[in-house]
Amino acid sequence: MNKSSSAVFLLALGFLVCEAGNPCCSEPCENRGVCTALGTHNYECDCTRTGYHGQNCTTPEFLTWIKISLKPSPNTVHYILTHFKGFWNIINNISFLRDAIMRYVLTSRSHMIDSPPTFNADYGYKNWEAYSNLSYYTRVLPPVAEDCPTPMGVVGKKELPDIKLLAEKLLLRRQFIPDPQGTSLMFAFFAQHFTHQFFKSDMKRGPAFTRAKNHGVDLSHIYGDNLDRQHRLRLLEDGKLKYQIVDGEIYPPTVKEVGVDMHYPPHVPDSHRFAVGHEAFGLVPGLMMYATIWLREHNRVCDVLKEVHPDWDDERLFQTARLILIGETIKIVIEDYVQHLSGYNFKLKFDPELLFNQRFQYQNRISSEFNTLYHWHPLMPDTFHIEEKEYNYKQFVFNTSVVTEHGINNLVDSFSKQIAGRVAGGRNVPGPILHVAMKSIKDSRKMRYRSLNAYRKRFSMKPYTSFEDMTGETEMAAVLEEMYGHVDAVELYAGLLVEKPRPNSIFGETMVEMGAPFSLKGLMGNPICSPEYWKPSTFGGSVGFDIVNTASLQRLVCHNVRGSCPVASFYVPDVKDTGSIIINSSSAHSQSSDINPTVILKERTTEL
Ligand code: ACD
Repeated sequence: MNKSSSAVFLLALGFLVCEAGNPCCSEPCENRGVCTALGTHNYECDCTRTGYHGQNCTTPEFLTWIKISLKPSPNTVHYILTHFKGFWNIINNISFLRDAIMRYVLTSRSHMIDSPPTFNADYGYKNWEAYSNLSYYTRVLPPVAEDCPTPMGVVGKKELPDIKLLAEKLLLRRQFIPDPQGTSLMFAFFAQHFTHQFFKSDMKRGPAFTRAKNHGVDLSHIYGDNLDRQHRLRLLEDGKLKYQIVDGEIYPPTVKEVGVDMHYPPHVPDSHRFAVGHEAFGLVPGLMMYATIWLREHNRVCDVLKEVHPDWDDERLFQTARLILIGETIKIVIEDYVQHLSGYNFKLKFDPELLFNQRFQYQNRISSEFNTLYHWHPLMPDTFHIEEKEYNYKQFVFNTSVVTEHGINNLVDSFSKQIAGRVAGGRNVPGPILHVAMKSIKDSRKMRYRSLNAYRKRFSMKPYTSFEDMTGETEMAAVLEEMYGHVDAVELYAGLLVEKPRPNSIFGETMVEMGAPFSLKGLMGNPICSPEYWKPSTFGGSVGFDIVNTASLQRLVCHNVRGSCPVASFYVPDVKDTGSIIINSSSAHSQSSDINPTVILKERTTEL
């Protein structure tokens, strides 16, 4: 910025400051500089270690200037990673290059997250209470101060748009928009199942609070989030979880048998009230399907461990199996789940050793913004197809009998074949769950989130300059303009859902550039990824370590269904790829980790 334009800027700022009362309302500090108000007419920007200096942290230091001049935009990087398949096939096979790129992905993403965490919904400045009170979600950006002239600081209208109107005009699905990346319902239910271990808002205290204790991948959705629940769910024999047999297959036990709290409406009979780690997983059969698969996997891993360690007691078998399942989960999430979402031709790798010589902290705190952005309700279809049947929402919700009637095998098969909806691009939230999207907006307002553009800047993106720039079209842009008045006032969640998707993609730029740092920091910040934990002995020796290092969605399913194993996929495979996968006879609920080579072959052809 030259001298005269910065003078004009400061003059304008002065005007806003006078009007606002709180000079930080106009977010004057750029590039992650910290604003502190000095009375009502002045402020100070702390630019320490931002790489910038000057009154508003806008002047780059020499090294920063070189970096920003050379750095390609996120969209360019994304384009390169999602094209040039031949080039990436070569890189993927040269291990030191693949490792170097993966290391860069992990470090560059996780350095976007403050660690240790800083703010929460009640504290916009650093303090011990905000750091140490784990019942809050943390916050990446501090809340908009209460004394600001508008809900977004100084820009936009004094009142935010009516939530119902906003949802109906911009979020509600007219006609199902399939995801161009081919995401399957198998993915959608995995997302819902997996994320509920760390997104557990405490609605009694409010949306800023969480009931999850560990802020990460602890598998509390499988084992319960407290010791009493865990013990009730455990068989207390050979490390295993309690189960029941229905039609010769393993399913979760009933609430009556184990006596843990589960949320079921009165019409659900006792025999269909399954009891699992998370009290809300009776909600949809997709959740109970995953709960069943992981329960079977836990007990299978206990059998494997017991064979190697016949002298181990129940406790040690249980605890070690839990660590193995945490490892399997992280492996599947990085190499199957994030891989699919990314659309990259570069092959992501779960290898904690990549970070051992880097600056990286093994800790994580879940933030409210991550919770909000993860409300991917557009994934949900209009109806659910299982085998020859079609279920509407009313027939699907709280219908756990679907799980035992169809069996895990058929559910995996059907969910892997049904396409999910596109998340970005607007107007794709199904009517029956529109109220959930509305609640996200209501909660975001309660927590006084900053605007989409403020978050874009925080995550090193350029702010959108117009409504058309944001949506990539004119019609929804006009509605947004009428509702918000200024592009800098568009709210985070509404913005994420109406944002123009990247070409042929499920998400827009902001979802990925914000979501990836939270995800990779959360996954790799897990204690099992630290140098002291990441070794075979932690997982009961090489057998357990191998289970972690070879985990995939397909293997997880093949090890835990009876008979021939269906294709299990986070995207709807091409018709030519569908079909059954044969596993050797011993492997349904088997103790063997062997999978027939034909499986591996098919697995690779369907997954890559
Ligand atoms: C990269 C990898 C590609 C990132 C692509 C999409 C990311 C978008 C949203 C988040 C996706 C997944 C979340 C997965 C796991 C959450 C784990 C949280 C653990 C506490 O370019 O970086």
